[in-house]
Amino acid sequence: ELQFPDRLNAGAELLERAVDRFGEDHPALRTPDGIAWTLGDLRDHTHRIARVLTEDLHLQPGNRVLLRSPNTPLAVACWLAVLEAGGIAVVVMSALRARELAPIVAKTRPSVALVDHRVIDDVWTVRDEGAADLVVVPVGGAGEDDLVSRAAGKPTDFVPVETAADDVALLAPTSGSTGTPKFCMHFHRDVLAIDATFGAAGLRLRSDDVVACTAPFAFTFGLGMLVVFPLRAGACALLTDAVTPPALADLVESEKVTVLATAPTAYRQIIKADKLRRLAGLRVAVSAGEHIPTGVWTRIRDEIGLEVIDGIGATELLHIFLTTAAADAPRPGSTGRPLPGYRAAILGDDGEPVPDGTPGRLAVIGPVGCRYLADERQFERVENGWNITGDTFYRDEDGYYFYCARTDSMIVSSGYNIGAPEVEACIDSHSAVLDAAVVAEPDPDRGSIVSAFVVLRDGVPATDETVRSIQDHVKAELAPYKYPRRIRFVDTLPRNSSGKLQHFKLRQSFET
Ligand code: 3SK
Repeated sequence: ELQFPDRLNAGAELLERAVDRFGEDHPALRTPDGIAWTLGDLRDHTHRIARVLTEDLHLQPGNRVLLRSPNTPLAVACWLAVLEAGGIAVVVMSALRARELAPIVAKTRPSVALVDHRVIDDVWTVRDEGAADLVVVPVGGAGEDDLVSRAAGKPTDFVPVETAADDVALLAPTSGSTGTPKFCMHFHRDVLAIDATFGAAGLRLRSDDVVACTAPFAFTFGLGMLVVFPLRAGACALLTDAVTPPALADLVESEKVTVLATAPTAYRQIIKADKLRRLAGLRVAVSAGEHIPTGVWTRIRDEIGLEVIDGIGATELLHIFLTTAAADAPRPGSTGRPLPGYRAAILGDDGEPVPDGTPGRLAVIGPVGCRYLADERQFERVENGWNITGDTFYRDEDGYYFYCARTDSMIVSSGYNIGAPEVEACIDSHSAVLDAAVVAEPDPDRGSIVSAFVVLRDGVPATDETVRSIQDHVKAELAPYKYPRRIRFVDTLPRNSSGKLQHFKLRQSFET
């Protein structure tokens, strides 16, 4: 059981502790275009922003602050400043439009919004159309209200608010599989708990590591990988703006990145772009957001000798709770075991554990739990104390966990249970295919059929012959009943900013 003191401010615990342990000249943050902040720089920026929040904007402990920015050093300072000032950070994706932001603002009721000037227009719209009390402060851009100009005149000392360990520090949005956002409340102690679990027993960063991660801070995977774990370990975070996977591989090499965390799709695309060797300097690679196909995992191991740490996490549990890094030896195809501190079970529909080898609902209990902000869906997510993850897994007799599908992406066709990810990985291994997604399509005879959306590689014709070739490939590699009866060729697939396929959008296309 993890123990935390009653009074705990996660922002201060991360930042002030890092300065004490590693010194103010220790590297903290870098960008490919040449920004380099030491821990002392980060502390000074954070303290000045905390002073603007409390002295000029009159932020009170417990007030919420909307943060919207690409992954920049100033965005890290804003997040730490909100926590040190006792506020609650609501970090939202830069890509959201005003109509998506409006319900977020209506539900979380922030008093202040700190918004990178390049992505501010939608926030002005939301304020003007129904959130008149929201104080919107641009970050950068050098206007007279600019947070940077306001902060420049402030002293660099600030005394962090003594929050309680179980005061809420974050409201993390998650759109789940339905697209309607929910907000996960996470306490100050939860922020430190993810370091005591995945940070300590899975990732094990060193103070000379350079960490890159493609996830935005609005996705708690990115927040952990680029802010929480590096500050705890004294590692330097390389903040990259939206980069394509091949460009990411180039950056890993040129910036001497030692730890990379990204989604399986990025590893797949790096392989397809013939750039895997650029990752050869990595000490650690993490894959999360989706299950990494076994073929991709073994290819990386065989070609550059790197055993990718696969992990499953959830915004509801803040970060990774089950990972290959928690198992003695990784088993290809398995996501490993629960991290120390977490217990996992495979539950049947009746809420009872199923026998080993039988697929069921993955459920976990640990130091961080799901607590939605005023949302009925809480009752679907927590059952008798177990956090229901929404994933179908089975456990083998040695206690290793194997992913089958998102519970809502199991396809039942003519009575057969078919896991969409297995078919996706198989289609993906066809030489004509760049990207693939598989969903259940309603069918009057079979209930559902396996239906694939496929992006072809450049130059491959979208013909019936290509359809047949992909279908034959699946029939040859998997049980033939799993083959996609319908294949549609598309230019791109809907993915969220962390690379996760949005199957629900494809399913919605059947309704129109
Ligand atoms: O696996 C995920 O999707 C996830 C979600 C939140 C935080 C971390 C991870 C890996």
